[in-house]
Amino acid sequence: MTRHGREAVASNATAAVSGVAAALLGAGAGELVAALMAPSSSPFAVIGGALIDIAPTWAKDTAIAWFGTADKQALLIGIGIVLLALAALAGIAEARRGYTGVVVFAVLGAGVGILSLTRPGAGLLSWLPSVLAGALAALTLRTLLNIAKTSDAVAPGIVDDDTAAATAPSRRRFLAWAAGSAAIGVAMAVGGSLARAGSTAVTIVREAIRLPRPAQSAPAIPAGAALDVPGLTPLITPNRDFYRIDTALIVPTVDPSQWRLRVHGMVAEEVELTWDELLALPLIETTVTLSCVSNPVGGGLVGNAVWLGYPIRELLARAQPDPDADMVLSTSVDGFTAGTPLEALTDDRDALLAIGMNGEPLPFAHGFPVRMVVPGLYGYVSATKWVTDLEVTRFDQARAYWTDRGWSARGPIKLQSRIDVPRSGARVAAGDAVIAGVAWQPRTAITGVEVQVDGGPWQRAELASAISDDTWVQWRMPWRADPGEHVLRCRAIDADGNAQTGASAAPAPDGATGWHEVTVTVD
Ligand SMILES: Nc1nc2c(c(=O)[nH]1)N[C@H]1C(S)=C(S)[C@@H](COP(=O)(O)O)O[C@H]1N2
Ligand SMILES: [Mo]
Repeated sequence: MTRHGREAVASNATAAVSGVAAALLGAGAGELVAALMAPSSSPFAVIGGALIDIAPTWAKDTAIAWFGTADKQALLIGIGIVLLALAALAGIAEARRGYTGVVVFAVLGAGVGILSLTRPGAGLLSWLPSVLAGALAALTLRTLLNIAKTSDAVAPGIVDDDTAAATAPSRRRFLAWAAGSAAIGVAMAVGGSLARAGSTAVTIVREAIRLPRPAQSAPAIPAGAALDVPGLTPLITPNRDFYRIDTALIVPTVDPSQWRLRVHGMVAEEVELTWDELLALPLIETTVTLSCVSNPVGGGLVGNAVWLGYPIRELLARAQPDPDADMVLSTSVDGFTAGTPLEALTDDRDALLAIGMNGEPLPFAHGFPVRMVVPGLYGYVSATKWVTDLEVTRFDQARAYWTDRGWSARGPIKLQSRIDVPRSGARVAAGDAVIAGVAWQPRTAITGVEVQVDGGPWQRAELASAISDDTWVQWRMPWRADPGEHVLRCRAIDADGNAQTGASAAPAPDGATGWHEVTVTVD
């Protein structure tokens, strides 16, 4: 392709800019329409959701290890970068051979449109935002390149003064059109996300909810359960600090008046429950420590809250599970599933269909209006948020979201402990110091915590009172800190007197093990 010819052809840079600007306009329009129509049809959410679902276990692990609970933002930024690169290439292809870029955008839009129909909760028109995005991007690309042709007709090297003067205004015109398309696209995307955040109907409903008084209140917090050590994790985790892990790129907003729970499968009696019916039942309050199986040793994917809800045991008693059943497959509005041992939902533990968290209706990100909370099990096998369906079944007949991706079918929480004070890498003043943290294995009493300094003997820490066997417990140990670098380790002791294992294991497939270790400098 000549750059010297009379043939008017856009340079690679101009073509790439055209592709990117066209993609921004198309994608922005797609996001805006999706926000107004059905948030789950957002082209970005469709691509991201599909990627999350097909991502292998190592990819999920790596994402959480690198980005923590910002893994979703990282994914969206990644998708954005790839799409923009693709758009630049589409622009260049279009300039070299007419309609190649148009086809790329059209195929992309149609492809994501088809994909959107396969996503959980898809509606008849879920394809519309993506197809619109692709079509608008294609049209914009043609338009921008047509404008560019006039401005790029004269390439560097053959510019004489006359043509340069004639070209400058048309180049400016091209840049104005490209920048304008990009800016409008970004504005539409921002507007869409604002509209979504402010799709306040359900937010207002949530704020107006007055939780019923529990028929049975949470166990009182014993005196001395909360140690007064600055920097120590609070005994009850405030909702805003509670870790969030799920596969939902867009937090579902379920209107309680539309919410239904169906209990079915291997049962004598199917049960259906509405929000109003649930609220009218005798609810109980219980304090439970929840942990994610992906929590690394020493990590923050663990929290302790007061939950208000109805015992799932009572609901299952109404449904009368078949004696051969051994699992309950719970499903959420966004298609996530968890497989919980039936026994954990029918024994005497407080497995809840929860509606309240620390005295508030569940926050949207934590499962509003209804989620499951099961003491003693990692979240991926038990803590389904936005839950709408309980199917009584068997482990040899049903598989849940994460078991299909290589994680263990059963996920009891392992014995763990963490040093919160001092933080790893901290500088500590020499003299009297304190080492403190938390230890947990819900369903099991923690009977001790031991601390090791610089590989020396294990020393008993002071253990605070526990709220219950289902909650974490705080601990502390006075420490005479000598100048220099020190390595501190901790391990918990369970009800049978067994010490937490020092053998390191990665989170996959059933939870990390090993001792938490921090290195500090005393001076
Ligand atoms: N609908 C839905 N529920 C879900 C998940 C999910 O991806 N989708 N993740 C589970 C996992 S892996 C964990 S650890 C807990 C986390 O609950 P939290 O975000 O309220 O802390 O939710 C569980 N419930
Ligand atoms: Mo999890």
